[in-house]
Amino acid sequence: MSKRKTGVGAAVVALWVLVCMAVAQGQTIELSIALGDTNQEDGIHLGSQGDFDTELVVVNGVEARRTGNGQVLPSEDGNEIRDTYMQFSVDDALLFKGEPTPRVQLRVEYYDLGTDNFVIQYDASSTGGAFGDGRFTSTSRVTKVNSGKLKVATFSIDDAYFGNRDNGADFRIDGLGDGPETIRRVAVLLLAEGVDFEEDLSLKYEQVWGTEQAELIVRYGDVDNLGVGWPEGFAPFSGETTPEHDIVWLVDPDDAEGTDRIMVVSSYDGWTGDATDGYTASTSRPSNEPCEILIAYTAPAGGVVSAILQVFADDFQSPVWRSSFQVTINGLRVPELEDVLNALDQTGPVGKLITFPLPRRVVASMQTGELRIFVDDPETGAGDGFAFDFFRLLLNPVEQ
Ligand SMILES: [Ca+2]
Ligand SMILES: [Ca+2]
Ligand SMILES: [Ca+2]
Repeated sequence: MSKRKTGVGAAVVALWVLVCMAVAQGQTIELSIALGDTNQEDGIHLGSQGDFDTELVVVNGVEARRTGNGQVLPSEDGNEIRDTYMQFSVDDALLFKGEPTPRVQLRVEYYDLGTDNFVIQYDASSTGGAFGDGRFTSTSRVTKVNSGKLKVATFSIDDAYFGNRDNGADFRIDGLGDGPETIRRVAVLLLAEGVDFEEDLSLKYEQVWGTEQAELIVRYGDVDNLGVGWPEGFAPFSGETTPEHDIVWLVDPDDAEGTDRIMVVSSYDGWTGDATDGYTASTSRPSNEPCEILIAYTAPAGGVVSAILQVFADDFQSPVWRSSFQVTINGLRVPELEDVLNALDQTGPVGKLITFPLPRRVVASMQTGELRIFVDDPETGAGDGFAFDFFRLLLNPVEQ
């Protein structure tokens, strides 16, 4: 490292040493660029010329930048080359030729507009890529579903070289010519050896490729205990039951639809005079109608071979209110999961994580990139409300 840095400024060397030390100590360092009229660069630079000029767009009042999709975009240097890419360079004083670490996560915040695709191509140390020497190594393809939401695709890679070999840059977003990409922010996380690839649990929609747990993890909803927050020391993925929490929380329209809000079974008509749970008493139609959860993802190239569904379920109370929940996934009844939910007594209210390996017949329905989940009790009329904090789907999980 010192050899490479011979002749550069003292400040740059000092920064390099600091980054190396931090990563060696197991710290994760996040570099980022927020895109807009003026990009906010923190260790990552957006290029513009040739086939990678981009244009400013405003989505829901938020600035972002969009790829050219094969059109000639206005450029600073006046070039008239058709634009397809969005090209980024990481500061050489922070990551260069796989040092201080080849383990990075590329996190792309994109607007889910259109039903087309994109990939990232990056400068890798492997022998893959378009030229067999690691340059322009492609990630998995991301397919959009035109939800209009801000989503995050995270790629976990362990062969980052980032030696400026991709047209002088380190990575680029390729819009693939089938529709433009609208990008809000890009981050590169530098991870030390031995530190697991991670999710950002505050994000409402995240797909993470290549973690130690699964080929692809799709999370729908933020991990925040319905917005009320976790008690100190509570581990949301432990499967333990939470302490009791307050019933009332504010519905945030930005939350993934069907999470962090109360739903009351559709068969409850409100006029039976029967006693109900607190969730039913504190909400009203139509805002507490059960709603379908639609988890969209990009099916792995080799197909979905197996899958685990995690559901953070809250205030299910069949033993108390004689409710009988039915679960439909991709149009199929799933009595195995119904049995699990109907055995819960989450009076409190309290919640816990359910981990459910999806049956073979459900997995067979998942190659299309959609998981539609509907939970309801359409029959008993019980006054039983319930809620979900988040769903998490592990596609092709790694055998533990
Ligand atoms: Ca595209
Ligand atoms: Ca309940
Ligand atoms: Ca949540």
